[in-house]
Amino acid sequence: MKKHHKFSIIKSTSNSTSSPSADSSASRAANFITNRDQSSESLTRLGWRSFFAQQVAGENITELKFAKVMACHRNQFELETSTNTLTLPITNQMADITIGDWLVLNDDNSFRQRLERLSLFSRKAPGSKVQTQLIAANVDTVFIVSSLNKDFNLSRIERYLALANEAEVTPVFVLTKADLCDDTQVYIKQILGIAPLAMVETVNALARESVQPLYAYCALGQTVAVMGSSGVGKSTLINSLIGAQAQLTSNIREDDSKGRHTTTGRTLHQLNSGGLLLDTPGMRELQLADCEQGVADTFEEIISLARQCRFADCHHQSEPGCAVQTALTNGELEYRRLASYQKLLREQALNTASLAQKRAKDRNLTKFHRSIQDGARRLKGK
Ligand SMILES: Nc1nc2c(ncn2[C@@H]2O[C@H](COP(=O)(O)OP(=O)(O)OP(=O)(O)O)[C@@H](O)[C@H]2O)c(=O)[nH]1
Ligand SMILES: [Mg+2]
Ligand SMILES: [Zn+2]
Repeated sequence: MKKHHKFSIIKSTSNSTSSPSADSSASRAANFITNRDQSSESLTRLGWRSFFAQQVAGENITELKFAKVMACHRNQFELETSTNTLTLPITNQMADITIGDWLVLNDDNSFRQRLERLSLFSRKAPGSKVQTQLIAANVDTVFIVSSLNKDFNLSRIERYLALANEAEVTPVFVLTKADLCDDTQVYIKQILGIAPLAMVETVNALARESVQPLYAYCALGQTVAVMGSSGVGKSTLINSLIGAQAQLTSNIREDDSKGRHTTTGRTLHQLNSGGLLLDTPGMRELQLADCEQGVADTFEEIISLARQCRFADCHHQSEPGCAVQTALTNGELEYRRLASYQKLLREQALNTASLAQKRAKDRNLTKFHRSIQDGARRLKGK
């Protein structure tokens, strides 16, 4: 029997308090249209698009309930529909649901299905676990946040950029702590050196007026994920954009620029501008997996140099006719950048291979269990 997972309503966001009178069909119809208009507008605010509606084409869309995953807690998801905030206990069946996902609910608010995604961020789970960890779904733009101090690290930025490119999400580089930095141009130039067409914004994340230019990316229905190392000011930035202390922030000692993880969960915040902002915890260990295209897109110039090498299988070390080595010698390519590319490429290949191996092993194990069950059934049947 299909299990239904009940939701509990924890907040009503609907303004309407009175229900239509039972004896007036005219008022019921009018109310219905009003409700529908209101609900489509609320869904748009949550990032609803025709891409999602198309997935339920053929069904009576007005009879379906759509819910967006707004927060992931240990045991439950927080969902937002056009009218309510609900909680959904997490079960094994929901292992592949993440923040930003769109769900279809049954009439009784139980879980029915997850809709296909516009985009997905994932990484290899931290530590020795051989597992993919989903970070966020249906994101339009990612703010790659770095602070303008000695923590600024191009190779770490390239890692986030590879993740954004793999997910085909627009990256915007947000450089925080501009108020503590004497020369922001030095850092901007470094970013443009690795991504010539990049959008770069420098801000004092503590000051509301300073973060104003970022609203351009947070228009109605747009979802922006805020990513970056711990202590760079992601939550501070979000609080300034929201205009409230929605996220806890930490105090770090500016002398050693060290931050502790302050944000531990992932939450989507609704902005007055109509956009959604996603705070993520600083990822100490952002290991790439299934990210070959993302890495290739991040290091395009190296890929095109490699195409000019004499040998197709050139390792760009001491082979004759190596265009990559020539570029290094000419100063057209930095050693740091080549090393960063090779590191990410190797890392993602290793992780992808071990994940594929694990999936194959799991599949074989499932087949093995099934064959044992089938055997037992056959014996019983005899
Ligand atoms: N002066 C200055 N301080 C900032 C700025 N942005 C953040 N801070 C400070 O940096 C510290 C860390 O900020 P958080 O917003 O907690 O950092 P976070 O990126 O959310 O960190 P995690 O949640 O641990 O990933 C806090 O003390 C902030 O006040 C800025 O632009 N200027
Ligand atoms: Mg935080
Ligand atoms: Zn080469």
